[in-house]
Amino acid sequence: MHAHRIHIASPAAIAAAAVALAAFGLAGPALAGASSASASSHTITLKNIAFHPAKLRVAVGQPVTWRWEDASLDTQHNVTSTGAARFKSSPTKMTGTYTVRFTHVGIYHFECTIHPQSMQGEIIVH
Ligand SMILES: [Cu+2]
Repeated sequence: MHAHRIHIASPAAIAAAAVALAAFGLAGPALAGASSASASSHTITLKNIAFHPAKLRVAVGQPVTWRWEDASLDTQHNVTSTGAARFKSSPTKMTGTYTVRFTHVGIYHFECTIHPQSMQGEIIVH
């Protein structure tokens, strides 16, 4: 009866909120439903020798796609798991994508083995 109603003015505001929530790791199940354009929100870009974002939350069963965008730097990268779960892209990609669907709740760490100092990341599956 006194339920709070939150009105979000624009898609831009929704996107900003999603980014803010993701940055602080607070994105909940409701957010996943709100972002029908989910493909972009579950993409990690490999650019300027870094993962963008380095930390991402997704719901169980949703795919995460890494996208290589450092061809202009003539630099190769890979996505290699560093925890118990095993996943690995081809080792020396410069373009294209790699997708993993996480089917279990957990925290999955990964790195680029070519640039482990600056390229480390984490997928939180909830
Ligand atoms: Cu790299």
